[in-house]
Amino acid sequence: MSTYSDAHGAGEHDVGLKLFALFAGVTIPIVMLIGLWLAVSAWNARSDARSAVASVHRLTSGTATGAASSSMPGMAMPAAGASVKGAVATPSFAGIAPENADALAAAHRPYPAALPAAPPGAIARVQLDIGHRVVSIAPGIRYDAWTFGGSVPGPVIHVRQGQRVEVTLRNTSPMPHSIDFHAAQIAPNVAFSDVLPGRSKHFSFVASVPGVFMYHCGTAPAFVHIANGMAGAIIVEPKTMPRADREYVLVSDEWYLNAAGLGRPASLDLVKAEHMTPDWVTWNGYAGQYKTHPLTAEPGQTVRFWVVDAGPSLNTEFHVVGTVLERAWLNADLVDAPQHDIQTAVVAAGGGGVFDVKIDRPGIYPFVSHSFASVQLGEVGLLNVGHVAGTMSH
Ligand SMILES: [Cu+2]
Repeated sequence: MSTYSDAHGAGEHDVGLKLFALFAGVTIPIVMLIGLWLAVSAWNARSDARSAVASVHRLTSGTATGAASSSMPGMAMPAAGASVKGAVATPSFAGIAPENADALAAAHRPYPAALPAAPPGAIARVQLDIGHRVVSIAPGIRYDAWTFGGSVPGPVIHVRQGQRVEVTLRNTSPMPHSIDFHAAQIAPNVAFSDVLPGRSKHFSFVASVPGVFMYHCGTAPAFVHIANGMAGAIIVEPKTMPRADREYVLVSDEWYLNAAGLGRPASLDLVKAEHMTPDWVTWNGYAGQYKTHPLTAEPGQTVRFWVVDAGPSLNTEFHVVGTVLERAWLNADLVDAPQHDIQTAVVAAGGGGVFDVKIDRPGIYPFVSHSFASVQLGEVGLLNVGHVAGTMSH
């Protein structure tokens, strides 16, 4: 019984081996073919993604290329700065710094945060030149920006309520741009219309509503023009307001980079901008500049912050570490009374706020967006009260 069983078992074993060989002979090539197909598909997907990114970068790196491509017969290219379906973002370049970052930060000339004087008289003349230029947005990080007055943010404009603001705009860049003043009540299709390369335009408005307002380029897509740096703050000082000893202007900007910006300047990564995943967030256009070069006050002084969030998309949650906002004119509403003793105040993207602090104790007081990802990405500065030594990080 056992022999038969063995013999029977050996016979079964031979048949099993033959069946297995047949099965393997058929399936192994199939499996290999499937594997090959998967590898080719993955490679194609990566190539598609890379070419999609490349086309986004071409589209956003200036209209010259975009306009030429879209005007070619038979080519259905999206307009410059338009979204491209399926495009993927570049990896994050957050926090990248060269070895000499500390020395570069120390040598950086900070954007002047002190509120400039408003002109006297009935008319405030504002001349703004538009130009494309490379700016530094963090130590060693360069960005190919579109600017008002050569800087990001554009120059701070300070006028008094009731003044007529006479604006002259000169476009020295190779593409159309414009300006949109949130402080103006004016037909935008006329005043905010495009200025062609090499041309100027002139218009005026009466600054009848007090506050701190954003101004920005409104040329389509405004999203791209703002993200490339074309924004700033205009302060319309009310006829009466509690006195402040120091006044500082802060503009929040997000930056979306298609490259690290070390050496060769970065430009806009439209996909990152649409996803609202910035590489850097800055006060007045340069990460951490008021950490290395703090704003100052004496103990007991009232310090006023005029804050604009230029976005293009994220809010700022304004907060001063170590104190409370004694007065907070939320939404920059300077017609109604301020709120008092606020810990954190929202400044909407495209909006403003005015905040007073009065700090009696000498020390180093960081001012941040308490949406803390923004701190991580560079939006932190220091108010040094009483010229004390040291620094403070968050
Ligand atoms: Cu523009």
